Amino acid sequence: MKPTEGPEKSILVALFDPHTRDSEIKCILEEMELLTRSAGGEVVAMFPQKRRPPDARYLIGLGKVEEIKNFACAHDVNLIIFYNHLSNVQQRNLEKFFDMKVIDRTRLILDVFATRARSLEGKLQVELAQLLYLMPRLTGKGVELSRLGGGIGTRGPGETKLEADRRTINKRIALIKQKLEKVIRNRDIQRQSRKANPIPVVSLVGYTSAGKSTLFRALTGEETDISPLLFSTLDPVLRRVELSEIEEGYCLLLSDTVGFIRQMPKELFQAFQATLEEIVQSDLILHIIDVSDPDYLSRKEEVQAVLDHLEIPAEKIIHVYNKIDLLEKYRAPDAESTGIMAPTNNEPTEYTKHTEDTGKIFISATQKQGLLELKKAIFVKYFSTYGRYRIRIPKGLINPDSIPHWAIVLTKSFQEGMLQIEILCSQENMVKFKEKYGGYVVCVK
Ligand SMILES: Nc1nc2c(ncn2[C@@H]2O[C@H](COP(=O)(O)OP(=O)(O)OP(=O)(O)O)[C@@H](O)[C@H]2O)c(=O)[nH]1
Ligand SMILES: [Mg+2]
Repeated sequence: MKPTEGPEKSILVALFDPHTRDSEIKCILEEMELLTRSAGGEVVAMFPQKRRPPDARYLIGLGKVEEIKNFACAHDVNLIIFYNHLSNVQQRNLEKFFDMKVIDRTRLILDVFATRARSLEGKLQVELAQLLYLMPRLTGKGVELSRLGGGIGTRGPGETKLEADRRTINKRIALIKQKLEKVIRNRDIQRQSRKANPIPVVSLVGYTSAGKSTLFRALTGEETDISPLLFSTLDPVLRRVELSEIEEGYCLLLSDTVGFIRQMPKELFQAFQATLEEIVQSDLILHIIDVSDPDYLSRKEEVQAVLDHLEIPAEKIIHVYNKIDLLEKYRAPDAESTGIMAPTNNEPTEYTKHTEDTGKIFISATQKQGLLELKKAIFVKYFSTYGRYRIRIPKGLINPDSIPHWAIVLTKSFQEGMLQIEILCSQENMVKFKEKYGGYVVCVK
């Protein structure tokens, strides 16, 4: 195998149904190119083909295969990437015909993930996804292991693991699953103690590159990985955000996590249970949408489908339309139906009116525009039943350390045998407290 220097020179191949719209093909190819770049490759040519039915031997027609081979030979190409799923037979036939590595979109995505995984948990999840992907492909004589080396489609489970037989791989899968289950169990325990916590966990969810980490940085000040390449974030992070601009004392825990993509490989869903569980268990979801993307509506639907699949109730979701700073350059074709208009010289416009609706917020994470509205929306959605209370209760009746489990404690003092605290908590928790302990309670706000 040729040693690769610099980005791997790749050709993109995609087969479409003859009815597929050209605009859709364009979006898909652009995304494939970005995925390739995100995996460290470089696309030198694209060969889309409209055809039905797919060819049993090569997926695409023989004429096209020959055309690609000629081009590849003339341009020093060393990798062929297919948008479509390839059967084992097609994969083998194509590799033989081209005499070079052939990978499909799933493998490409797994490869990007492999380059991003840093935490032990992230690495385990990626390895599991890769093994789940490889298992059905190891039938019969299996994949040509000799083709493995440094480069796209070869990262992750090392050659030694791949050389091992199915039984060994199955054992490895079982072991990783066991380790990940332990992670999930530990998280559950942490979450149980957080559940009673009066501070909500708010998760940033959205299509890859929508701007989740940029918003995370804008709200928390944390240095996060931000990049125009896809899947920059893999490992979830959790940080505190103060809401004192809205009302003193209030705060939330913000979680940044991995993004989604259309037709997310099923192996990733299976492997990333621990990460997905974090999203499911959060109190609020901010669905970040890159409104400057011409394809944003279908991307929004893709993400919504994932949220539906995770059975996240609609009332937990706030739609956050990001990158409004780019709207002047690009006017959404459906501007009327969404009510999104380009902002002009900071005058209030159609889109700013929507910020009163807590279900739909417009922001620019890079320009830090609309962040206060976003915080207000979260506040209204989560803290509407909260109040500020002053409590005087005989000392010893209640353990002061147990209070932060159900209320945000602002001040605490002891005077003349009495515990005096000022707290923020929900009406429900206040009623529970009164019923259990009595005491002297004043609602301050
Ligand atoms: N113009 C503009 N660019 C933005 C804005 N927010 C994010 N970006 C850019 O969009 C790209 C992706 O941003 P990220 O914050 O990495 O996106 P992400 O959603 O975290 O992406 P993944 O972690 O890959 O899923 C970066 O190049 C950002 O600079 C915005 O409000 N306006
Ligand atoms: Mg990110």
